[in-house]
Parts: sequence; structure tokens; C-alpha cells
Amino acid sequence: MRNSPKRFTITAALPYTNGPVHIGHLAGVYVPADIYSRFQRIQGNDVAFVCGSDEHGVPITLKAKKEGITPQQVVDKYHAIIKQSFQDFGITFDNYSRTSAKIHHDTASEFFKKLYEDGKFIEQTTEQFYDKEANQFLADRFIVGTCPKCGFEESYGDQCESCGTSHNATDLINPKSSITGNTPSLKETKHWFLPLDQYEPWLKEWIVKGHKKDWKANVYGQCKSWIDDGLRPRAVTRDLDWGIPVPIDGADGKVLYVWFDAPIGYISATKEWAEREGKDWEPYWKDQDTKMLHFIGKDNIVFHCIIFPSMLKAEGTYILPDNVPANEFLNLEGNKISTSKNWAVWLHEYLEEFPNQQDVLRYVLTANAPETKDNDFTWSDFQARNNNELVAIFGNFINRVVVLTNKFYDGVVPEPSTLSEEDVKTLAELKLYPSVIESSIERYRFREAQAELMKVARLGNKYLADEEPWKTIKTDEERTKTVMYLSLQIASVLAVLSEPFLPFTSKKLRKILDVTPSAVEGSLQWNDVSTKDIILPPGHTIGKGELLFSKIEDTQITAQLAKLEQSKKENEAANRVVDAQKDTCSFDDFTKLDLRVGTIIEAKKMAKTKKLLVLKVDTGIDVRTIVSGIAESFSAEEVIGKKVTVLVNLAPRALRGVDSEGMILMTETPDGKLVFVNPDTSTSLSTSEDGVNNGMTIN
Ligand code: B3M
Ligand code: ZN
Repeated sequence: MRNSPKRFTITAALPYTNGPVHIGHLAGVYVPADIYSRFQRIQGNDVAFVCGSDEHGVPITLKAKKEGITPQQVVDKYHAIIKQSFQDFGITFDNYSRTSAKIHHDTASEFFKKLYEDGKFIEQTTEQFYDKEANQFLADRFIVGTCPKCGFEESYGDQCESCGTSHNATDLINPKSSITGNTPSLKETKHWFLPLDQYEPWLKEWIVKGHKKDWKANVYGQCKSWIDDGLRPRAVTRDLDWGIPVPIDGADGKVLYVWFDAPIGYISATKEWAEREGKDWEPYWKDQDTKMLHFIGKDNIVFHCIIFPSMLKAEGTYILPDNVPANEFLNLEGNKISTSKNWAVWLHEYLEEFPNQQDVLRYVLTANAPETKDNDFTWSDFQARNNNELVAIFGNFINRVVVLTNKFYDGVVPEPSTLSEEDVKTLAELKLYPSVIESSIERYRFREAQAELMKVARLGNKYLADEEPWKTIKTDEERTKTVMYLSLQIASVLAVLSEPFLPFTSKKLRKILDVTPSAVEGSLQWNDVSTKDIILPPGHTIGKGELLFSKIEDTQITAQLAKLEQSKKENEAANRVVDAQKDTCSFDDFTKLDLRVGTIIEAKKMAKTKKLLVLKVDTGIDVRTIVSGIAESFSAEEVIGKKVTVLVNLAPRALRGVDSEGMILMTETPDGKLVFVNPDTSTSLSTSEDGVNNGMTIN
């Protein structure tokens, strides 16, 4: 018997529309949120799973400046890419909206106005950072400085990405404008503040007392530490020209803070969906029986656990989240995923490069989900999990069952005879899986839940390997029928239980076994696995076989790694600082330099140094000693016999007790390699007064 359906409002963090979605977003937020939402729908519950593009805020403006286009063009471009890639990846949002939509501007404005009219804000004129050259106030990501809490030097004005602390811009140490790099000045401006300090006792009660046990340790821990540190009023408006205009008189040129409007985006997305479906949105946000959940990454915890709940509380008619299952971060090949450094696996590119392999990525991201600590995605792990788990266990089991059933019985499920003790045990074990998986999902332990699903596939694989029906068919027809009957039951269980995790596979498998989709009335359902004795009845005819998974080849992995290597190179090139040209020197100055072609005739490493070689150089005038700081780029052996350009009239100087008489000229290639100024091929000349340190050779 099914319990009466429960109502769920499930939100997934609205991605900033300043770039496409990558695997870090997927692993942290969208895959777990989708597993959870699919699972609740399968249970027959009433689910509103909403998301949308976060189109305001400084990240968008910065991207527009960088690309030389308008913020609107930026959001239009990425909203389209993101929306399509989520859909193709099988993320089952009931609505994917955007914060530039009229319904959102209206909803956010009304929300602000209600709080304003109810006297929930403090109106205050304070000094804020201002960039005189750019002629604008510097809010949020327009300002970068040292985090007062952890010392990270590139903290943003509103939040430190390193320790997660949320602060006011004026708290930053050594602030710099991210537009001009200038040190900002302070200028007075009026803003509206939400007095978080007033909500502190209530938050303490709600989070610290109320959710100690059921919130994840990382979420609870962060909240507790913020509350313990003491909360301060937060400005919810900004002096910016991109965003939702502050909807009251006397606020010209001001917009709502992006973190004020974005979470309201969940409400607007629900309204938009309800309007389209002819439903009432309000129970999803106002009925105490609704279970509201926010799926987010760890950098968004303070906004979803402290600020947004305080806003909802201030408004007064809304429910609060039941849980905020935030994940940690996913790294890529050992490095932090970065949109600006193009160090990422982009979803829209994955979908093109691995067509019809959505479930492989879903599987790997869940198996490796950063649920309790940061985790690493590597392409070799991706390949191994596909080839050794999905192909070798899940796919192999299904393939053997389908092929043998078609071969032995023309695809008809055989009638079993006497069940062995092992058979009875196996059937009993199968019945336990739905509740085991359910319990893990309800505790947001998706990797554990998926591991349980794989146990069913392992069980099937082992059962076949132990029973060897391909052999017994010649000796014991009755036993073979029983074994195949049982294997088909296991295959059907897999079709049902894989749906939240591997939806494309589940659909294919239902088709292969000819069991109707779960959404169809009377079809094989999740709870049937534990309640029915027979899942796939004898006499039922299954369909044709089809491979569920295919092997991922080494060449595909090498290609992905090469792509990342390319990003790394491009980044290094982009970040290389080219020294500015020095002051001009006169021709007379230049003619003072006596440059000769010399030959290195002896070379040895200077003891106890890393950089220095002691050279004997034949200058044509004499043979002299020159100490050169090139030992990190060249060995003593490889420079012997080399023709070099020598500045012979440089004043002699003692280096580590060795008199050096002259300088070997060196320069750097565009990719940063130290090379000789070669008299044979003659590259450009370059000298430096502190050559030993920067790779130039001196004396
Ligand atoms: N856009 C932050 C982010 O993408 C932000 C989430 C908003 S959720 C209301 O990390
Ligand atoms: Zn910090």
C-alpha cells in the first residue's frame, strides 16, 4: 500500500549565466537533485523540481566586459546552451526558468516591497568602495582583496571562495577594483539592509536546535560557526546598472543584490510552472506539509541557510527548507575546476563527444560524488568505471540473460521448477533492495544508494556465473529454466531500480524486457519489487537485445586529456607577463658594449648551487672564466663546444668566490624557454642587470 502522496518543492541552485555548465556543477547539485526528484516521482509523490538561469549579478557584467558584448547578450547565449544541455542530459526539471523573466522581476519586486512596507529593512547611508576611474561603485565581484577570515588574497567583496565566509566589501584587507586594478576610494551611498542580527536567536533555535541531527555535518557545521561568530545587517541593494531596479521611490540607479533576487527565482520558477500546468503555486511554498529542499554546492550554504530563510521569515507567509543537502567540490585531474581557466569538462561538449552516453557520466559523477569531502574526477577513472562496472557487470549480465532467453526459449520467460535454497535466498534478497536504496536516498547518500543498485547487478552476474545455464542446457533442462526465470527476475529488478540513477538505461532495459515505462498505470513499479513474488511472469515475451553500454577506448581518453593539456598551455600563455620595454638607451650607450663571439671550452657545475655553471670561454682575445646562471636549463656537458655571444667588457665580479669576467647573452623564447643568443642564427639581444635571478647570465 502506498502512503498518501507527499508534496515536494525541490530546488537546484540557479547557475550563473556567465558560462556553460560543467561536471562540477553536475556532481555537486544537478545529478543528486535529479536522482532525488525522480525517486520521489516514482514513489507517486507530488514534485515541483525547479531551477533557472541566474542572470543578474556582477559575474554577468564582468563576462560581458570581457567578451565585448552586452550583459543581455551574455545571458541569452548561455541560457540557451545551459537549458538545452540539461534537457539532453536528462535532468527532469519541471521548470527551467530565468531571472530576467518578467514573472521573476515582478515576484522579486513584490517581495522587496512587502519587506520594505512591513518595516523589515534598515535604511542606511554608509561609505562604500568606489572606483573613480571607472566612475562606479564596486560591489561584490567588482572588488577583490584579502579575506579577513582566512587570508585568501582573491576574496570577492561579498564572499570568500576559499573559506566560504560571506562578508561586507569594506571588510576586505587591501581591496582592489577588478575593473581597473586601482585601490578604491570610499563614497557615501544609501542602501537597504536586512538586519540579520535580529534573526540570530531565531536562526539558532531553528538550525542549531532543530536540525542538528538531520542536516549534513558540513552544512550544519558552517551554519553554526556563522551564527556563533555573530550576524550583522546585510545590504540587499547595490549601486549597479544590471539587475532588478529597487522598486521604491528614491532608489534611482540601484538594483536588488543578486543574492536577494536569485533565491526568489525558485519561487518565480514555481509560479511560472504552476501557471503553465494550471496549478496553484502557493501550497508548494506556503503549506507546512510541503517538504522543501535546496540542492546546492558548499559555497552557497550561507545564502540558503541563513540569508534566504531570514528573508522568508521576514516575509512571514512562507515555509522554510526542510533540508539543504549541500555537496563539497569536485576537482578535475587534481586541479580546481575553473570556468575562466577553461579547466573543466563542459556538459554540452561531453554530450557531443560521447553521444548517448549520458548515463555513464551520471554514474561516474554519482559514484564519485563529493558528498562529504572534495573529490577528484579523472578520465582514467571514468573509463575504468564504465568498462569494469557498467559494461563488465551490469551490461554483461543483461546481455547474457537476453541472449540466452532468446536462444533457448524464443524470448519467452520459462516456467520455473523447484527452487534451490540459493534461489529462495536470492529472491528474498532482491525484495530488500528497494527499501535499502530508498533509505540511502532519503538521507541524501546517493553514492551509497547507487552502490546498492550495482549490488543487484553483481548478484545477477555471479548467479549466472555460478549456475552456468549455457552448460546445463545440455544436461538439465528443468534446472536451466529455473535459472533463466530467476535471472530474468533480477534483470527486471534492475530495470526498475536503476531509473533514478541511470534513466536512459532503465528505459532501454524496460524496452528490451518489454515492460512498460514506470509512468504508465499498471506497469512494473518500484514497490512491486518488494511486494510481488513474481515480477516478470512466465509466458511473458521479452524483446530484442540491445547493448546497454559500450566500451570506452583509450583513444577517447587520450583525446580528452590532450584537450585539457591544451587548456593548460593556453592559460600559461595568456597569463605570461611580458616585461615592459625598458627606458631607451642612446647609441653611445650601446657602443660601450663590447660583444664578441666566444666558444665554451670547459664547463662545470658550481658546488652547492642550483643555478650556476663555471665556464671557460675562448673569447678570441683570451680564455677567461665566466660564471653563468643557466644550470637549471643546461647541463655542463651540453654547453661544451657551444658558440655564444659574450659581453667581454662587463666589470669583473666575484660570484661565490670565483671571479667572473664577462657575461654570456641569453634570452627567452615566447613560450618561456631560456636560449642562447646564438651567433650562428642570431636571435635578439637582451640583457638584465640581475640576470642570475631571472635566467639571464651575468659575469
Ligand atoms: N548563481 C551561485 C553559483 O552559481 C548562484 C546560485 C544562486 S542559487 C539561488 O554558484
Ligand atoms: Zn576566506
